[in-house]
Amino acid sequence: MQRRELLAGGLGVLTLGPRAWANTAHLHLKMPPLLDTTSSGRAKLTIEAGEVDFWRRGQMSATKGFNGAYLGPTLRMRVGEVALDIHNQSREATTVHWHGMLIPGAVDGGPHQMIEPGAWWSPVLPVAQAPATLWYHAHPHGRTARDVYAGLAGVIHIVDGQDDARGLPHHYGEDDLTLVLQDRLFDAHGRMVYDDSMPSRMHGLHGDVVLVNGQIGARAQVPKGLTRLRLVNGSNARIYPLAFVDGREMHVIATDGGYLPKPVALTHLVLAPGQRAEVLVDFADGHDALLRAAPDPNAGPMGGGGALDVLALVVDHDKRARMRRVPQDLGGQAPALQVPTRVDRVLSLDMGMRMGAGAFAINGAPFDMATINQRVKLGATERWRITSNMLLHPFHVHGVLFQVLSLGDQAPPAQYAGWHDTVLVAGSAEIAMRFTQSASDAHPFMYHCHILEHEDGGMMGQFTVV
Ligand SMILES: [Cu+2]
Repeated sequence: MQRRELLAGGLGVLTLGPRAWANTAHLHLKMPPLLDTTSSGRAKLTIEAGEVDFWRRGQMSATKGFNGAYLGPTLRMRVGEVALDIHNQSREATTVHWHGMLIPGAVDGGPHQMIEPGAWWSPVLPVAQAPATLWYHAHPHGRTARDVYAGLAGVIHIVDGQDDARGLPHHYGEDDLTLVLQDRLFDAHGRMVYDDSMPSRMHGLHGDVVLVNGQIGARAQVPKGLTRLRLVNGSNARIYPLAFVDGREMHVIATDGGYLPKPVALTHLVLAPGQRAEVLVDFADGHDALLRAAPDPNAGPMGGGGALDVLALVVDHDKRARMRRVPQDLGGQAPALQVPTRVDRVLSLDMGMRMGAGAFAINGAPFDMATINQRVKLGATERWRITSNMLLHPFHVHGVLFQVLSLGDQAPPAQYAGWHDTVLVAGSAEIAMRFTQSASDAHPFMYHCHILEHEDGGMMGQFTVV
C-alpha cells in the first residue's frame, strides 16, 4: 500500500465498525516512558488508580497504572542488582510479577506477595540473564485478569550494550519500538468495560479494538530502513496471528528469553498471551505498512472473532535508518540442555462443561494457595509434557526459561530455536528446562495458563525449587 493511500482513502482498512478511528487521524504512537536503571541500579514504581479518555471524546475510563494512569514505564536493566521500590497507592492489594526473569521465588512477585494498599514492596532483583524483552504485571490470585486489563503491566528490556556490534537497531522509540498489544472492550460512550459474562470466562476476554501502548488508532513513525519491533502480547486472552497486509517479511531476532542464533524470516507470526517476539522489518522501499491480526482461533461466538488491525507504520522519509541490512549472526545461545529421554511430569490443562461454569484446573485440581503441586530439585533438568483440551492454552512457567522440544508431537518450527517462558499448547507440547532459581514453600513459583481468565479460574499450579 502506498503512503498516500494509507493516509487518505486507505484509512478505510482501519475501520472497526461504528467506532471507526474517528478522532485519531495524525496521532503518533507514543512509547511508554523509559526508566533506565542501568546506571543507578534503582527504580521506583507507584501503583495508581487513574482515568484515561481512550477515544478522546471526554469519556473517562477507570484504569490502573504504574507511575501513571495506564500501563507503566519501560524498565531498562542490565546484569547486576536492580533495587525496586514499589508503593501501592491504589485502594486494592495486588502484586508485581517479573515475567521471564530468572530470579528466586522470594522476589518473583507471585500471588503470595501481596502489596496492601498504602504498603511498600522493595525487592532487589539479581539480574543475570541474556538480553531480552520481558514484562511485569499484576498477579494477585483471582484478580490478575481485572488488574492487567485495568492497565497494571509494563515492559522490561534487559540490555548489554552490544547491539551496535550485533548490527541491531536499539534507539528507543526511534528505530526500536516497544509495542504492547492489548485488545479491549468499550461501551457505547467509549468507556473501557470488563466483560464478566460466561463466554468471556470460558474463552477469556476478547475485545474488539487493539490498543498499542494504551493508544487507539495511533500510527508509528519508522525510519526508511530497518526497524526493530518488540512485540509484547499483554492481552488477557487474545492470540494474535500477525501478518503485514502487504505480505512483507518479519525477521524474528528474539523470542521470550532473548536472541536467536540467527534471524528467521516469516510472513506470519503467532503471538499468544504472555509471549514476546522481536522482529526486524525493512522499510527501505519507503512504503507504509499495516500490521493486522487474523481471527483468534480461541475466540468464542460472542465476539472477537474477526480480524483486527493492530498498527499502521508510516515511513518518515526524512529519517534515515541507522541499520540497513539484517545481520546474519545474532550471537544468541540456542538451548543445549541434557534433555531427559523420559518425561518427568505430565500436566493436563483441564477445562470442560462437566467441571461446571468457569471451572479450570491442572491435573484435575484447581489452584489452591495452600497446596504445593510439584517439588523440583534445584539444579535439575526436567522434561515436562503439557496437554490441553477444548481450547489452545499458553502455558507459562515462572523462574525458568525452557526449550520447546515439540508442539503437537511434531518438531517445532525454526522460530522456536531459542528460549521461551510461555508456549502455546494445542493438544500437546513438551518442554525442557533447568531449574536454577530457588523457591520455598512460602514463595513458590507458579505455572499457569496465561489466558488470565483461565488462570484466575484455577488453571494454575505452584512448585518449589529446593
Ligand atoms: Cu487457558
